[in-house]
Amino acid sequence: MNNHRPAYHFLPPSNWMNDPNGLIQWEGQYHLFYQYNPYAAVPGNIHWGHAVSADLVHWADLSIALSPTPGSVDAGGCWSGCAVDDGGLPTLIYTGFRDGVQCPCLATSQDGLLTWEKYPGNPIISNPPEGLELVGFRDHTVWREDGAWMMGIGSGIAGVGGAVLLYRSGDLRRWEYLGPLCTGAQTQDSRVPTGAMWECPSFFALGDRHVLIVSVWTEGITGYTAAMTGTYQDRRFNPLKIDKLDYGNHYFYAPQTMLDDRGRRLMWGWIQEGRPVEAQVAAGWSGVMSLPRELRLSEDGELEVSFVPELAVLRGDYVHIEHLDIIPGKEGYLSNAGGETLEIQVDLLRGAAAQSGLVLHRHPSGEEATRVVVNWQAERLELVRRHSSLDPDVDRTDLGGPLPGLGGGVAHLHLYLDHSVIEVIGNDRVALTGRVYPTLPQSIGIDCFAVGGPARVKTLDLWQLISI
Ligand code: DQQ
Repeated sequence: MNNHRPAYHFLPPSNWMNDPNGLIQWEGQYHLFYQYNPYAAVPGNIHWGHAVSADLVHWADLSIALSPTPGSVDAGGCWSGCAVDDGGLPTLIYTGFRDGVQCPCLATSQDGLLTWEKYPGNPIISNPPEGLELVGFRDHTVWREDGAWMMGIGSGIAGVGGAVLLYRSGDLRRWEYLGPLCTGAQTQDSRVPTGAMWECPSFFALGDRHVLIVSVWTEGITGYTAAMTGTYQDRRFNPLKIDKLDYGNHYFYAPQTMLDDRGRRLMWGWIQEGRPVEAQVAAGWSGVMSLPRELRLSEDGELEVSFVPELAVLRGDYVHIEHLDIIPGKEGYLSNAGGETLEIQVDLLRGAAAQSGLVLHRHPSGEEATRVVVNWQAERLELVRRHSSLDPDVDRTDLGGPLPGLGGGVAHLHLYLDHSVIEVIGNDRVALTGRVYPTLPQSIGIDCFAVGGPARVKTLDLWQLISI
């Protein structure tokens, strides 16, 4: 059986992990909390796990930060939330879950974020707003504005769609409802339906715009992450653009962002599994944290994304290739550079190809192979997984979405492969995350390919990456 466990992505030593929580930099250290079931590789008994890093790459596991308190409003789980610096007092705001009821709770730390005391007055908001038929009431994004605290809570309005409800407070403990920050009724882009409920909102300024990131949930299905850019005034967000933040749909879900001390807007997402629960339980682990990404706004108001440069410390053996012509049907271009823990940066020239790109996890016979495709004709970035595994029980659906910037016949791909995890960013604009579970130990080859006509690799840089 192949080893599908990532070697340089963050995940807890064992058991179940989902959303990133409480992202904050404190005295120079990056703190990553996460939804965690310490008892099994299945969702439930949700605690807050905790890890800390000085370099965004190497993480030290710390003790559990929040545990459900029997008999209290979070007895059923300490669900997702965020961290703020309340005048030097580290403060978490999270959703307490018990018997189907979700309500905002608060905790503070007196010892540098290691242990946490829950506010005796929890829940800090005892009921959702009156007069609305809501779908869900959970997950928190908190910021300072005009000398007060503002909080967006993930929700949905029956018959309208997802929503973020806006509150204001002077002390993080007493909150006043101000109305919806934004609702699905304001996003009329059929390409990106807004579902019934918006989980894990993250709201922040970026350049001269504001950005609202939400995870689109419908009837228990975690769909995909949507990012809206727009304007914010009079306590209302007006989305001007909405796009999927990652074409891997639920493979990049419930992301949270933070502003670091270098003014970067950093983001992590939960990379879900694409294999049966039985396989996850047998493996003893489920869920992987994405690599840290930075979000920026381009001059023309488009969201841009890139992997943080700190990841370069992982680089080991290096291969550089230039001006390689790729002929349809020919293979073996990268026969001496295979592996399962790779970083690849490649500039592809279209030539006469309809499609071209990279082959990963390729078996010498070709019976297992995963393709990262620049579909020049359809102007899309795609992850073709139909032959990624001989195991019929894993998810092998193809993933992809529009890839802007192909007009000049050049495409830049930045890709990380870590066993069963693939993260790729195309043209510094769009991200695509997926999981693959090859079954044959020799399925570690890589290659280039072209379809419909010759293509060219202008430059390709490939590094073997080391484990953390
Ligand atoms: N996961 C958490 C919820 C959140 C969901 C529970 C998103 O707070 O809405 O583990 O994946």
